[in-house]
Amino acid sequence: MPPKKKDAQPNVSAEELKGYYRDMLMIRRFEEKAGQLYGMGLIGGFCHLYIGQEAVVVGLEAAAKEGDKRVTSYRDHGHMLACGMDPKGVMAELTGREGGYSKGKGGSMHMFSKEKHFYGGHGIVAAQVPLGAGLAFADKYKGNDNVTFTYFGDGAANQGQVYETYNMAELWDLPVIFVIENNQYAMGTSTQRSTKSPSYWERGAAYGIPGEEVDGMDVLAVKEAGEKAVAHCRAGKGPYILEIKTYRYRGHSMSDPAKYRTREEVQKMRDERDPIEQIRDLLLTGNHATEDDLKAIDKEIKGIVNESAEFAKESPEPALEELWTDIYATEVPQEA
Ligand SMILES: Cc1ncc(C[n+]2csc(CCOP(=O)(O)OP(=O)(O)O)c2C)c(N)n1
Ligand SMILES: [Mg+2]
Repeated sequence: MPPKKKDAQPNVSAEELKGYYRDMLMIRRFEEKAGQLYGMGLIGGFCHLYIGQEAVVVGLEAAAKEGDKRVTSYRDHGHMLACGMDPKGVMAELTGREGGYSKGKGGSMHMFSKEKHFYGGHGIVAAQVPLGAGLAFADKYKGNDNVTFTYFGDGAANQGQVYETYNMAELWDLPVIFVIENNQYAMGTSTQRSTKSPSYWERGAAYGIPGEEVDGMDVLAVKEAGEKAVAHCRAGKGPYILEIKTYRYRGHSMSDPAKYRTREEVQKMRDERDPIEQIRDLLLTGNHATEDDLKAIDKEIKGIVNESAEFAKESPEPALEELWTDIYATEVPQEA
């Protein structure tokens, strides 16, 4: 059956839709390439891919402004690309090379960008949640209207430090958006097996924090919810919780045989809910773009990703002396 003819939503322009398509495709192709480089032995250590979850960061970045901050877990490459970090620097960090964001010394889970206000990449589950509240505290203290997007998973949402953070964030009206990326699994454990009350956002009620559940496979729904959350924070009303229902197509990390779910479950999600296909469909059936327009975007993205992989292969290994640098802060910044 041919897809139903749909119009772009009245408040979304064709250019905007193409932008979301492009940004989500960039993450997808980048991650596929990272998976290949991992398979070739060029990426060592852990590597957690974000494929399937692209609409979450792209939708929320569409609601952000300059000065807003973001902090996340180890499943972090998509967040870096969506906030405008250079794919070359991200890929070269994955291959552990000098040209990487942490000079090849951090790897997949430890990259930062002061310029783009990206505060990591954290390997300890939920550790970034109090850090996110701290970043928001700094903005409130300085009296600006920046917000901090603090991303964490459904597994992390069961950790105690999340609730200590909720309490303080609401007590001090901190401008922090708690983004629960509910991809339905924490490593091999499904939310049904780990969680008594599966509505994570509702737990904010115990602290007086509002929130909502969002369809994380629909970039426009994510953007809309993000705008609402951002407006709440910027108005000085304190934190907000977005529980974004999403799905990861790949294993937890590259070493996951994924025996805890069926192939059919993954395929069904890909076939029926894929966030990139949904926007592609909207663009084509609404006559906002032609097949050729989309092919040109695909080609451009492929070029950028291939270039990043070449850079990541050619950039040298860090020099031995680098072992002794970037260990302690040598100067205290006057103003961040
Ligand atoms: C404190 C802590 N406990 C356990 C681990 C091992 N571990 C790494 S990821 C993970 C699952 C987290 O799942 P979720 O929060 O849903 O994030 P997702 O991987 O789905 O993005 C676990 C238990 C860890 N890194 N840190
Ligand atoms: Mg999860």
